Amino acid sequence: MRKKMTVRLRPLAAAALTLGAAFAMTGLGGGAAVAADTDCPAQEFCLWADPGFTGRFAYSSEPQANVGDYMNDRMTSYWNRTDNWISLYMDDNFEVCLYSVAPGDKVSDMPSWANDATTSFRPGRFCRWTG
Ligand SMILES: [Ca+2]
Repeated sequence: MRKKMTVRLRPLAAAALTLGAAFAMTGLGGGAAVAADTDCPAQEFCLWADPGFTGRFAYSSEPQANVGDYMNDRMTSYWNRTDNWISLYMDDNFEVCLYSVAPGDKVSDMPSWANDATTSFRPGRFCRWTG
């Protein structure tokens, strides 16, 4: 397999944090970067906690049954750099579809009804919100 460890986390500079939320540095990376769309590697689905591709950042092209406490219910912007649709789900283990993101789709501010709601995602499997 190309990747086993699928969600990579990047610590953020203190200046990038909002609301003064306490945040434990993970020890990965240099800790000085402020997340931006330029951080999104080719062939990955990238997610950010804040609008405009800022804030907490993670990416993966593999199924994520739970994005973890770091990103859970925080996703506000994303960029799908994979060649696949990516389906977003409100609950873990791909339960309760929000919607599917087309290949190449880049959204800086998710619609309010889907904002801060993503808990799991996976490639393909086109789905849509059914309320
Ligand atoms: Ca958010």
